[in-house]
Amino acid sequence: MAVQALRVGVVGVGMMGADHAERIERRIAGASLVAVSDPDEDRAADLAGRFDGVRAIADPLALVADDQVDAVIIASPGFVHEEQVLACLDHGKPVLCEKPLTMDSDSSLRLVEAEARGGRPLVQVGFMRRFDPEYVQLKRAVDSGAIGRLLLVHNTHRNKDVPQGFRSEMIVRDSMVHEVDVARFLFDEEIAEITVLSPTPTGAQPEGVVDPQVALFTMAGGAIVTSELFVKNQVGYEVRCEAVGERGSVIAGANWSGLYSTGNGEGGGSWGGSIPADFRVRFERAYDLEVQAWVDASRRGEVVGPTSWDGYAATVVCTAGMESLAKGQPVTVELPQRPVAP
Ligand code: ISE
Repeated sequence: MAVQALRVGVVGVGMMGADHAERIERRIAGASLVAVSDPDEDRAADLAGRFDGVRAIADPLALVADDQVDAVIIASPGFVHEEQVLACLDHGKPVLCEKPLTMDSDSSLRLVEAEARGGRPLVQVGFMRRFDPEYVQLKRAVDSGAIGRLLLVHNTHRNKDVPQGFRSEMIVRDSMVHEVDVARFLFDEEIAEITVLSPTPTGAQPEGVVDPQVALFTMAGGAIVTSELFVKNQVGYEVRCEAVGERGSVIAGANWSGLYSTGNGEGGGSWGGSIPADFRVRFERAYDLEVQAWVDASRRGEVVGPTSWDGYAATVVCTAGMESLAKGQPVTVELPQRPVAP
C-alpha cells in the first residue's frame, strides 16, 4: 500500500459531489481532498474555502490533468461524464464516476473500450447499494444457498421529491438504474428483457410525468425482477429489496416492526422510527464504504466494485427501459459479448 494519501479531486460539487468532498475530507482514511470543480464557480470556491489546502479549478479537465490530483470523483451531470472519464483514462487516473456512467449506450461502450485499450482497470461506477451492509448481507444469503435458487426479486425505490424538470425517462435512467444494477448484482446475470408499466400517475407531478412506474426485468436465466419507482411520494426515502428463493426470502431495508405506514390517514403516520428524507441519509454508510473501498483499491492500483462494464450494461438496459416506457411494450436488451476485462 502506498504511504502517501491519495490526493482526490471532485468534479461537480452539487448535492452528491459536495457530500463526497466532505466525506473524503472528514471520514475516509488514506485520502485527502485537494481540488474541486463546478460550473458554478462560486459554489466550488465556497466549498474549497471550507477546507485547508483545497483549490477550486474552474475547468474540470484541468482538474483531471493537474499533477497534484491522483484520482478523481465525478459527480457532474451524466451528459459530461464521457469526456471527463476519458480524460481520467488518458491521464491514467483512477476514477469513481457517479451513475449513470453516460447517457447512451454508445458512449458508455466507448468508455469500456478506452479503458480496455489502456490495459489496466481505472473506472468504478457509483452503484452504492453494492456497498450497503444490508444489500451485502442479502447477496451473501443468496450466494450461500440459504434460500435455495433465486427466483424473484422485488425492489421498492421511493423518493420524497426530485428536482423540477425530472421527467419520466429520468426516472428510468437516474433512479431505476440502481435497481437494474441490483438485479445484475444479485443474479450475476444480464437482463434479457425489460417492460416499464405506467400506472395511474400521482396528482403531485406535473401533467405528463409518469410517476410511479413499475418495471419488470426478465433475467437471462428466466427469473423475474419487479421494481417500483415512485420519485415524488411526498413523504420520505424508502428503498427495499426482497429476494425470493425456492426455500425462503430475505429483505434488505425493512427496518420496522409492527404496522408501518408513511401516510397520515387513520392508523398511519409513523412506525416509531424515522424515515430519511433522502438517499444521503439512507445510504450514508454505503457511500462511506464505497468511497473507502475506492480509495484503498486505487492506492493498490486496483478497481473493486461495479466496473465500467456494469455501468455500460445498466445504460443499455435503461435505454431499452425508456423505449418500453414510450411504447408500452416489452423491449429486448441487446448486449454485445463482454470484452476481456483489462
Ligand atoms: C438520484 O440521482 C439517486 O441516485 C438516488 O439514489 C435516487 O434515489 C434518486 O431517485 C436519483 O434521482
